Amino acid sequence: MEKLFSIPLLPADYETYGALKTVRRLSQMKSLYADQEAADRLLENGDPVIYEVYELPHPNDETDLLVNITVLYPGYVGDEPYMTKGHFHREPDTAEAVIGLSGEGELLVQNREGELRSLKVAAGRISYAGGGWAHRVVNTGSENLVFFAVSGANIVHDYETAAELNFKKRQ
Ligand code: PAN
Ligand code: ZN
Repeated sequence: MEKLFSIPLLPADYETYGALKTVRRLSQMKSLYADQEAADRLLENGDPVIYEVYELPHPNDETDLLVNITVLYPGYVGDEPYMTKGHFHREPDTAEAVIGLSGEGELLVQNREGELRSLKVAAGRISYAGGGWAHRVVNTGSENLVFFAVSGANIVHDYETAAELNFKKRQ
């Protein structure tokens, strides 16, 4: 894809332009949920899709931007709403902006010291997490939560450190 484009900010249009689609199912992130028995019960009846990420296929040089759309489905594992895995950015630890396209939820952010904060995600609203804040989106509503996320293309995703903290308050 040429690095000059103007396209609608919609998953279907991203697909038309050859977006890479990553599907995240419960079995791939089960350990992140608090209620493991509820997760096991859900998995007995299939493996629900929790979210899909659409990534445009232009080459990611370090001066580029990642401009992904995520569709986060509504649902619960026990009493915990569906959520993304969440991650830190490392090398370099660039910021991320999340812009809601439809639905509503929250952007949980946590720094490496464990401080936890929550920012609202909704259509027409921008939520910004500077460097040093791991970020996870949670669908607290009853519709799909669709959001656009932009960061530097030079990031490396660090899922491990975020999974250790898991966006929980320290005891
Ligand atoms: C987003 C996320 C996307 C899926 O594009 O990658 O919402 O979340 P996980 O990567 O945590 O599974 C982003 O933060 N990019 O850096
Ligand atoms: Zn990110």
